Amino acid sequence: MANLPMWKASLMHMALAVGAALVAGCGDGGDGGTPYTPLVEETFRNPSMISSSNGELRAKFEVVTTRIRVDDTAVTTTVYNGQYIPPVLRLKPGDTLFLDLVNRSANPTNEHYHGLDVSPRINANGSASDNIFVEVQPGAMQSYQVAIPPTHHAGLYWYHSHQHGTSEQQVMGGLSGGMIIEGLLDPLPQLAGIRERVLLLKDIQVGPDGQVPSDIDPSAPTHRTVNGQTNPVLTIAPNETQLLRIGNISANMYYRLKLPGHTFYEIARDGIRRTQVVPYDELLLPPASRSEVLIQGGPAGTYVMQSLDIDTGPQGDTVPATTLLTLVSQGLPQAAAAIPGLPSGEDFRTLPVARKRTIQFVESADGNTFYIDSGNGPVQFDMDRVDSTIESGTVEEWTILNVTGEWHVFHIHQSNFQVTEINGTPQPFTGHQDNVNVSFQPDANSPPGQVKLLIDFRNPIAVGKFVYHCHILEHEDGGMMAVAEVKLPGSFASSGPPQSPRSGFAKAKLLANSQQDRLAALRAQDICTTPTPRRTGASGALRVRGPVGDGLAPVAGLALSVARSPSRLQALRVAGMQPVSVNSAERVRP
Ligand SMILES: [Cu+2]
Repeated sequence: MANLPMWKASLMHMALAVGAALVAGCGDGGDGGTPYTPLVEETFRNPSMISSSNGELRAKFEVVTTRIRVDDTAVTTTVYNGQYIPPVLRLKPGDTLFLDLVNRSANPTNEHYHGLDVSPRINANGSASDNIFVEVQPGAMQSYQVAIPPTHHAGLYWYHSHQHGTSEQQVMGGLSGGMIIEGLLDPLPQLAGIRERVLLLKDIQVGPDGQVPSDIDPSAPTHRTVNGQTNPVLTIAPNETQLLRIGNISANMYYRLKLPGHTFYEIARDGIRRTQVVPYDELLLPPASRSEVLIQGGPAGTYVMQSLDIDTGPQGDTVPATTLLTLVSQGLPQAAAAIPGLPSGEDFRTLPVARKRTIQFVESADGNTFYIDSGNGPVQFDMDRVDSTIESGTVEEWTILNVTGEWHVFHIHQSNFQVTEINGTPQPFTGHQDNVNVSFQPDANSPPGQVKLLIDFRNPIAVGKFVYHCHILEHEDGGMMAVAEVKLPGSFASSGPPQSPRSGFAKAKLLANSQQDRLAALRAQDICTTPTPRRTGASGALRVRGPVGDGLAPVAGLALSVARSPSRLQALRVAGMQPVSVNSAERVRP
């Protein structure tokens, strides 16, 4: 052995390791007796990515209905720019995203930037921040301008349609993609240069007519993919440490990940670095959850990453196991590295609790109608009603109860929380998140599923109206969503009763026949009156390019210019759009 050239010794070592792995039972597809195994070709592909530069990222997404292929199945569906997996948008803290959403589909849509600690309002220049009350009508376009605070967490986020009533259909059909706020590994120089894999878990159900069914059955089979790929081969060297950035960007699907012979060392959850590494042999990812994990390549061999079978409860759905990906460990073994420790973080349990609330997930007896009880009885979503009024600058304790026979997923926009208790069991402090599963109530004599959360409402730009909801989008569309309004302390004291309906808003909404009328209605009804705070500093400043108000301003200026210009049609034509018609029958069809 000592006389062999290094490469021959390495190959022999590898072959021995492959044989050992196969004997150990974690390999498949080989007889284990071959002395030389050529390297397996990697078929896994990261999604395409667009990175910010000079503090901004500019992108245009056209929502188009088109024919695509997922796996070996053709489907006619509505996606961004004709792509089932649209680009991952990569920004740094302090950057601004300028996204033009052009709706060339037949149905209204919008964009939500899941997990970002950004403004939920309409900006002073008429563009939208992360405002899910905006609807982009067929034939219209909406400029989004989302300023990422310089102190933002670093990690994996995602964007998706949040069009109430059809969000399940739209996200299932393809309207979701990844976002990354850079810097996750910055405090961990020992991991510099490790290979990064972005795994966006996305599934689609295709009916016999080659389309996503209008009535999606969460129990029926779907094509479960990684970045749109079916069972791609991902390679790793023995002992090599890689970062897997795994995001569940599905409409309804749970994933229970298992990779035999490997541990998922979670270093971030929901785009927020953990305060300590949490190792998982099995990783449960409810819809909308993200987990960024380190894995270390096992002995040379082949390992199948599965999503194990899921049962969401007696009133819920069952989904069989499936293979998501094949990991091939091969090549020169690397020196085994230690999994690093993580920087500490702020334990919300050390902070005063301003208010306690109990929020209940409720369903009708037949399980087909969905409610949230925010303290005034079970109600379905109504954007004209505020369900929880919250004082900005505070931390609140929310107890989420699930009195139904199936799992639900609690998510709140604009805010992060610490899970302090699950079904009565206190939880250690390992970090914060924006999404959490809530288990079902087994029967009437058992306690409901319960999680206790400390929710941080101290972000000064997360002021205004936004929503909390079940992130199983079938349930959200079915009514399991409620409105939170975070108010500054001064306005809080002088406001009317928290539950008062906004009688003028419904009327304004009915009159909103175009995108700009609708934005004006939102502004008039105080969903969005305060401009996004402008910051100074090279990386933090908002940048609005081009003249504003002349009907020709590109990108971010357009919405404002359209609103002000007498020649709205001209502005729309400049933007390459057909004019928006008042009469829906005249609306432009794709
Ligand atoms: Cu639910």
